[in-house]
Amino acid sequence: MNTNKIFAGIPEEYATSSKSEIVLLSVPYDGTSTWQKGADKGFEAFLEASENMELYDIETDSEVYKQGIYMPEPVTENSSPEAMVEAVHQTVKKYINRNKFVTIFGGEHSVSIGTIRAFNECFKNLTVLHLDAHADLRKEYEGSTCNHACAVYEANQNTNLIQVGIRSMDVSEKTVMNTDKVYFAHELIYDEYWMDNAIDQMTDNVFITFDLDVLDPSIMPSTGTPEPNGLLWNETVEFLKKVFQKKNVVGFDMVELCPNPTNKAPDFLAAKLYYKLLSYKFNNEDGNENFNDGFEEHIDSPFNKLSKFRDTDK
Ligand SMILES: [Mn+2]
Repeated sequence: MNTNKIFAGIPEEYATSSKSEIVLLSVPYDGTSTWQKGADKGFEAFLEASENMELYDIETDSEVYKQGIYMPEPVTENSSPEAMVEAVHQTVKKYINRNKFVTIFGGEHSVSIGTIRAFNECFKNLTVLHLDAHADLRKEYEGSTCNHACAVYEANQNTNLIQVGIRSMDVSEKTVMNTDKVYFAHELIYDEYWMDNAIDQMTDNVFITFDLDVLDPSIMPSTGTPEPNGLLWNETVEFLKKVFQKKNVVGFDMVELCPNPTNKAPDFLAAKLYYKLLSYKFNNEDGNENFNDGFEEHIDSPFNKLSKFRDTDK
């Protein structure tokens, strides 16, 4: 299906199975979504957008594609939600056991039940950082425990689950929700410490499950259920950068891109965000050399002088 395609059009030598540190697994599953269908088309749109993206990341001064990004055959099992989850679980586990940094692109959020199960079996004391407009804590929905509305029910039972950006849920989900570890969207603007507080609650090993509908529909309208009052770009990457700096992020997934053929900006945002997260991950692993260099440079940058000027001008 995607066998001829390569993420972001990177040179083939950086996309081989043996030499790649990173695995990008597509799960184009859209079997249980309830409103706008189309999450199965997300990966194609994401890939197409990625081909128009620069491979140099200014902020981290890095070209993370040189770590190698391999795309295996997509998981296309769709005979039932349960069978899809099990296929994802086994495939993800296979690549974790090959020591790859495994990333998964949906598809709808039910794919994460399989990804989280695999990571939780392979890493001790796992924190699942869940960014989403929706709580996704239902035990069962429309006759299945593998529905998108149940995406993190299991993670809530078996891992240290931290939820950010939530602004839509059913009252029944309150019975299982651990509100001490939930950062509701309406509270974020009043709480200047939410990022640090959330990070303080994390164990060292963190898996990130990123539902694109956590973002505000003004920048991410291409989701099945767009909800107002979402996160914007800068706060999202600021938070995730801190998580990558302070914790051992063991993998992440990105789900629910439901592309609109007449607006490609959200597809590009998803590609850019994906690449940004990889840049944060591998920049940290290089002994922080690049980070420190970059930081010192910034001290004397004209931008920094400008902000100092603003401070003293008040
Ligand atoms: Mn959602």
